[in-house]
Amino acid sequence: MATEQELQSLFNTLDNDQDGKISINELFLSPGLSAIISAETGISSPQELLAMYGDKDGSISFEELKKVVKKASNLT
Ligand SMILES: [Ca+2]
Repeated sequence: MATEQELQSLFNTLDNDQDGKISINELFLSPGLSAIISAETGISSPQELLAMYGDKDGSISFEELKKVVKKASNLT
């Protein structure tokens, strides 16, 4: 479970180049944080998360991530 604020701060930490999206490379660079994302979204692999909910360029925005976490009922 996470609050929107916690999720935002996790997102910002993962967003290395600060372009407002998390790419697959950024997920791979931080395996520990990726594991938290997996737990919060209920989706076990970053590839699957981005394939299902990411943009055409293979990255995910905060709004999209928030939706997925909400859907998994993990947003408090
Ligand atoms: Ca980024």
